[in-house]
Amino acid sequence: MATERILITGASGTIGRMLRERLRAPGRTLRLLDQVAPPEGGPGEDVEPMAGSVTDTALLAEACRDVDAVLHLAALPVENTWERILAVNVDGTRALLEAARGAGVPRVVLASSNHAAGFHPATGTDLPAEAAPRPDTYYGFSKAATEALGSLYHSRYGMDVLCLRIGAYGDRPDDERGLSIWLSPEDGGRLFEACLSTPSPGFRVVWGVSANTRRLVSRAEGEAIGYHPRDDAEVFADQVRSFPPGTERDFLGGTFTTAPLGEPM
Ligand code: 15L
Repeated sequence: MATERILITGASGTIGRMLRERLRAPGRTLRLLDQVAPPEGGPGEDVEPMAGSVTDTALLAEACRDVDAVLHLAALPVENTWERILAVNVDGTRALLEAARGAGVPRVVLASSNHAAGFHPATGTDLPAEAAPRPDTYYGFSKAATEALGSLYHSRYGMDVLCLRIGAYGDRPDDERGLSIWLSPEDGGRLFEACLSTPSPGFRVVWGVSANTRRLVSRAEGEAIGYHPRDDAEVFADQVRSFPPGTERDFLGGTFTTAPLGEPM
């Protein structure tokens, strides 16, 4: 069986650890990059831990060598100062795409976020995945920039690039908003697996949410790449915190829409 090598940046983060477990497969090597090298593989695990930063271009060139696909998760995950957001999330994504291009990596999956579109009203059930960016924070801006960079590298160099507007990821939804935009770990695994296996996707933007009854966003783009989510936040409906009264319930991005800009969360 031919070996496939997948680079995961930000491999020690919440989603990276989930993917390490779920993307394990015969004939597949997971190269795991984070600032501190992730733990070595256990029995039956084919992993290549690497340590370094997404701002280090020489390291990224090394990390992308002989890789079939990159899952780029490394980023500041919430609001931060403008300078830090630009350095890690925007410059880091450009550096990663540039390294992937240089190494001839044919496919890159970029972790975007619902916060790239956080100021879209929380109404309806089918906001398209390519709805115009309406960022709610500098963080949300950086995810819109991530998508735009992905589009640029696809158009210039023909790389397959899939951008995932990930919702509220976790074992269970925390609050009322999560009933609409929760992404479960099992569906997260299904989503990234679909991104790796769908043939010739070109450039795509897809919502990263589960099959939630109260969904606000379109499932069509996910279905088109073979992502068929199975979990529904509704089963937790009587256990979640309700929203306080205020504007936060009016927008997709929830509390991010009122968080002070540029203040680390
Ligand atoms: C995100 O993009 C963040 O990375 C995560 O920490 C959560 O805040 C999530 O969105 C969310 O919207 O709940």
